[in-house]
Formats: sequence, structure tokens, C-alpha cells
Amino acid sequence: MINVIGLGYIGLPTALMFAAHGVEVVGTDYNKTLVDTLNAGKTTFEEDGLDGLFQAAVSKGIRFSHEYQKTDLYIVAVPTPYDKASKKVDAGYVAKAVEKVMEVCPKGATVVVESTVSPGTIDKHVRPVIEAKGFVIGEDIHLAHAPERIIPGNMVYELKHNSRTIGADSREVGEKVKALYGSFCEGEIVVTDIRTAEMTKVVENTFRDINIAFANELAKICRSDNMDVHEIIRIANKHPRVNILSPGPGVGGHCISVDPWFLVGDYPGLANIILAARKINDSMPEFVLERIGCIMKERQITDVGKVGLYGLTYKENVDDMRESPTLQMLDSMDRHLCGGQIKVYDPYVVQDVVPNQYHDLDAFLRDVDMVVLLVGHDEIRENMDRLKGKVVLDTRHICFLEGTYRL
Ligand code: SAJ
Repeated sequence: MINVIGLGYIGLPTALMFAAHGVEVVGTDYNKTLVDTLNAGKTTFEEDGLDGLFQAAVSKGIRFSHEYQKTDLYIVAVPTPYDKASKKVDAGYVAKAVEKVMEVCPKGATVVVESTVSPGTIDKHVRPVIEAKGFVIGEDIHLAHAPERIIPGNMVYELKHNSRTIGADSREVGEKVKALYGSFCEGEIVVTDIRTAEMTKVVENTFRDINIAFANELAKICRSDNMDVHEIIRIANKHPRVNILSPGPGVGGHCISVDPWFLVGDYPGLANIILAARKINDSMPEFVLERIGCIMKERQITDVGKVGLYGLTYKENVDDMRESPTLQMLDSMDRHLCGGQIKVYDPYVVQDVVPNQYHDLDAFLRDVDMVVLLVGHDEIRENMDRLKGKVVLDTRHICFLEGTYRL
């Protein structure tokens, strides 16, 4: 039996995947409401294929509890929030979860940390917790790091097909954990040491952040001289060794906008491109606000209440709003005391989270003259004709109506 600790965006699909492939699983979360929801037969967030996977896991006997279980393998997938001011990761949840595991686990148990952590966290914050309980790592308790790599929106597919990295103190432990993940993972599973696994995960997300920053910087350069950045990227990408990503309103989510800061924080003075990329991506919501201001002036829209922001989530077809560019824009507008009137709509956000939020596309479109497309949900892609007659600022390159404004 394995005990998966933390049933959020990563822990839940991972627990379900193990169970659906015949591993006996108990999923544990300290949030009782979440556990009750799962026990009532409902999933807790929107994700393609998640409901089907849930049914498969339930039929194989997965259980959910808010209590830690006595077993010989634990997977820790709890959040690693970071402090916005210091940019430092808070390993408190991981350390606490491991500490609680130590209270119930038998000698010989293996603890696998899946949560993304800043390189060095396991040495600094996890090993001491285990040792403080009197266990000898490598003898009484085995430790591994298996960072998740799945992309929201395609999690179920990627869980199965992506390659994975397992970091462990010894080859033997690494191979044992690899065999476990091999129960469902069809991608290559590479065994290495813990520090390398920690660093590799952060490097992957940093690579993507830098590449998005390049696209965003190009968008700014092209805007300053009236060139079409999308056409330039489209043509450049025909070169066999060029693959430029898409400019957009900024980088949201809890991963790509966070992980590069770990390297900037730990290696100040060395992580220069990484820092510059972060700053460029962080500047994009403000850049979109400036574009809105210019277009309102050009089209003589004087009332910000006639402007509508389409999309609150950090990217398309997910319900996750963490670090979303739209929320950053609204925050910035509030600070400039002009956020009160602007309208907002997102089909994935059913609860009220910001003022002037709509829950119906028709009503939203009726009340605005200008629409700013911030997220490319399928809903709007399939309803583009409905934007005819509106002033449209498209930050995602998804609207091809005549007269559409771009970043
Ligand atoms: N974005 C752009 N332009 C692009 C691509 C993305 O502006 O060309 C924006 C998105 O709109 C979004 C942000 O970047 O706001 C991040 O989205 P994403 O789809 O690139 O990535 P995430 O954050 O959803 O998931 C990433 C993935 N990492 C990599 O692709 C290297 C995923 O594999 C990781 O598992 C995940 O982070 C994680 O949990 O670390």
C-alpha cells in the first residue's frame, strides 16, 4: 500500500493513476471538506480526463482519509508556497508532512517527495526532520525526490506519457521507486541523485520562462516600431533550429512564474538572464494595461466600465487562477484607483472573486464596447463571431476578425 499525502492538483491525479493501475492507495489530505467531497464521489477541480480516472481508481478501491496511514511508502505532494517579497520558497508544508509521516511510519519506509522544491531543500529542511525523530536515513528511512512534470490541461495524458526523474540516495532505492512509477508511467524514468533531481525540475520551468520572455520582449520591440510580431515568429519558426514561443499577457500559474526565483534567490549575481526574463514576464500585465489605455484613446472610449476583460485563469481551459495575469492587471488598476468599473468574465470561474464579474457571456458582451482577450478558452475560440462590432484587443493571437488590435 502507498499513502499519497496532499490531494491537490498533483497529488490527486497521481494517487488516482497509481490506483487505476492496480496499486493499493490511500490518499490523505488535512482538508476534511476536500476528503469528504472525494469520498462522496466527486473530483475537486476541472481537468480533462480526471473524472474518468477517478471512476477507474474508485472501482479499484482507492480510499481517501484525513489521517496519515501506517505503510511502507509515502508520496508527499503538498504545496510549496513562496513568499512574494523575499522570493524564497516556504518548505514548511513539506517539512510538516514528512514530520507527520515520521509519527506513523514503520522502520524501513520510503518517503518520496513530489512537490517542487528549491534545490537544496531536501538537505536543508527534510533530512533534519527525519533525523530529529531518531531515524537514520538510508537505514531506517529511505528518501527520494520524484518531481512532477505534468501540465495543467493535459495532466492525465502527461502523467502516463512524460519522462520522469527519480532522485535518491542510493541506486537501490531509486530503482525501487522507479519500479513503482513504472506501474503506470510509459515514459523513460531516469534515476539520479536528489540534488540533481531538484535542480533539473527548476531548470525545466526556468527554460520555459526564459523562452516566453524572449517572445514577450519581441512583442514589445515590434509594438514600438509597428511590426507584426506573430508574423515574424511564424516565419522565423520555419527555420529548423528556431522555435519561438507565443507572447501573451504575462506568465501565471504556480510553477513557471515561481521556480526561476529559486535560482535568482540562491545565486544572486549569477542568475542574470533568469532574472531579466522574470522581470520581462512580470511586466506584461502592465504592458497590456498601457495598450488598453492607448486603444481607448484612439477609439474614444472614455468609460473604463465599457471595457471587459475575458479570462481570469492563468491559461486556457483550466480553472486555476494562481498568479494569473488578469488578477495582476486588476491589482495594478486598483493601486491606480481606476479598477472599480472594468468588467470581467471567465466561464471557468463560477464563484465571485473580483468586482463586476459576470457569469454569462451574453450579459458580459451586452455591457461592454471593448473586449480584451486574456485567455484563449475554447468557449471564446468557438464564439469569435460574437465579438463582431466590438473593439477587440487580443493578447493571445486567437481572434482574426478585421480590425483586431494585438499586443
Ligand atoms: N505562456 C505564454 N506563452 C507560451 C506558453 C505559455 O505566455 O508560449 C504562459 C501561459 O499562458 C501561462 C504560463 O505561461 O500563463 C505558464 O503556462 P504553461 O502552459 O507554459 O505551463 P504551466 O505552468 O501550466 O506548467 C508548467 C510545465 N512546465 C514546462 O512546460 C517546462 C509543466 O510541465 C510542469 O509540470 C508545471 O509547470 C509544474 O507544475 O511545474
